[in-house]
Amino acid sequence: MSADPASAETPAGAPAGRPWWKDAVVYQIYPRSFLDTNGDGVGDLPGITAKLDYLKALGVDVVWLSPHFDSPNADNGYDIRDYRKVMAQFGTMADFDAMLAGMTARGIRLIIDLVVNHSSDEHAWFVESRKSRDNPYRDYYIWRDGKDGGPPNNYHAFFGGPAWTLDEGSGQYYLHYFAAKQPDLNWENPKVREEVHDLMRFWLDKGVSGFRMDVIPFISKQPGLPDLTAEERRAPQFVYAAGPKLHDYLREMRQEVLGRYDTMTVGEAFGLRPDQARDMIDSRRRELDLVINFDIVRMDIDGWRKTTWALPRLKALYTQLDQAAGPFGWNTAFLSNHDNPRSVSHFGDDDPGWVERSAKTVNTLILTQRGTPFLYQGEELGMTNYPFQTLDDFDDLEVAGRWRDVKHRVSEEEYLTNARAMGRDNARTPMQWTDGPNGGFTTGKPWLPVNPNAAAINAQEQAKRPDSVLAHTRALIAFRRGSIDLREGDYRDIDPDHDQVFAYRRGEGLLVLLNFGRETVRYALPDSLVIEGPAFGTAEIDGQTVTLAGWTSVILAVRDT
Ligand code: ISL
Ligand code: CA
Repeated sequence: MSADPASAETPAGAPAGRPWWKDAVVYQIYPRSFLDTNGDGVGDLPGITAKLDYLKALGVDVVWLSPHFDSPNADNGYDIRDYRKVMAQFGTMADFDAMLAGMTARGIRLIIDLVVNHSSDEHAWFVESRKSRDNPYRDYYIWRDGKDGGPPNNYHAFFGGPAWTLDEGSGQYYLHYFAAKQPDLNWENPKVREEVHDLMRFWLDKGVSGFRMDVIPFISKQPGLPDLTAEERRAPQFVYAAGPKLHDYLREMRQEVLGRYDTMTVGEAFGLRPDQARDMIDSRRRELDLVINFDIVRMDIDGWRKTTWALPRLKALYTQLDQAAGPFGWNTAFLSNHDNPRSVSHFGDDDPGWVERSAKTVNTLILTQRGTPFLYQGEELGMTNYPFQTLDDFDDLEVAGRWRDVKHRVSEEEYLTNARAMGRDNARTPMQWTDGPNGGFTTGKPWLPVNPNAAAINAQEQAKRPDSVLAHTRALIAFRRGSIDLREGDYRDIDPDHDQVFAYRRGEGLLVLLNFGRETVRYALPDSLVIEGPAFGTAEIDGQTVTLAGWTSVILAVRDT
């Protein structure tokens, strides 16, 4: 294996050689829904500290923590009011320090969520900025005069309505790609960039190992902010993510901050095409290390509508993303997070009779791809989507905002069907720890109801069972750690057109077989392949034919003749 090209550019603070984040398995925690220790129905940082042995036993190397900062929670923490303060509901800075110390003691690194495309409208910067047109903080945000009695352009917010809100006091509109309580920061202003660099140093100096960067492609705005065309309005993120100065800002961030520490940086590439994402993570460009891309998790979403997906298309996307990363990039492998439905419900089969096998197969896909795997809390258990009955069951401003946009032309039943399938709250219901009240998440009233299937799907029950999803995921993480083929080997799909079996080589010595359906498949391997036997999992092997029962997977040791 040639020396990793990235090592040639090892950042100042990092040890020479292969970056640690290439071999890591990441576990995302959405703190609000992880574990509540003070009975207020909201997860908190002591709850994470209480579960560090659970995470250590699972074998994860890095925790990505969704925002823990002071926030009015208009968007559950993605609207930050004070970047240097812990949200009161989550605890204190002492609780954060104790959590980080507990992770460090177990060899687990922490990356935190950098949300700097926008702040909360309650942030001191914005409170000042809106006071008057000549306030020193005015240019921390994006203010424009209205046009023809309305907003400055036709930008639409992702959480419904125009992306501009009129501030009566100063008579101008301010830009917000998301909620009106999330005003976009003006990255053209060098003071804003210095403030961000400063807050990054604050957390890096406390010992965090990097950042996941929220909608980072959006920080560079289109010059002149022209109207969107009708076509662009269907998916404005592709315009918002194509500003001219994104790479300048990222290189400056690396130059001023990141290059001085040993960090992992993951850009949420909402709105970037695979080739644009590649530029953001090409190690020679010294910008970011990894991207969270949307090509797969949103392959069957058209705006608010859920469409359909097919396995050959999914496989083509994996191959496209693997090739797009090229020799100087590195991918992430994930199938869910706090913004997307549960992976076993979205890509697997969450029928009670199949959910366990299906979740193991889906997790095997995530953990055997080329790139850094990201597991989302509960995925190690095969947690499923929630049975939402009405729109009132949702807590997500995105669901409410999109409904306001479409209610005049779409039936509530149709909208509810789509929200039930793809709504973000599916992944935000509380972690299912036990079969007790509220799944062991809280002794109080949970902020979002616990899935009624917690009695059947919970960590306590699975920790005792050797054939559970938890046991499978734990064993596979350990297997991956010991396999250079899985951690570094090339990726090659050997049967892109098969509509039920996903079969791919990893490196020289492994073949991964996944049955993405209920029917048993007798799968014939090419004669050129010598099967040495199962390396992980089991399967009936007769000559070149492998029998895969419904929703099962196996990793075979193979070699070419
Ligand atoms: O696709 C979306 C926009 O409609 C949302 O799922 C999501 O807003 C998008 O993927 C960007 O996500 C990030 O930024 C948002 C926040 O709500 C998400 O939780 C965060 O992951 C604004 O900060
Ligand atoms: Ca709590």
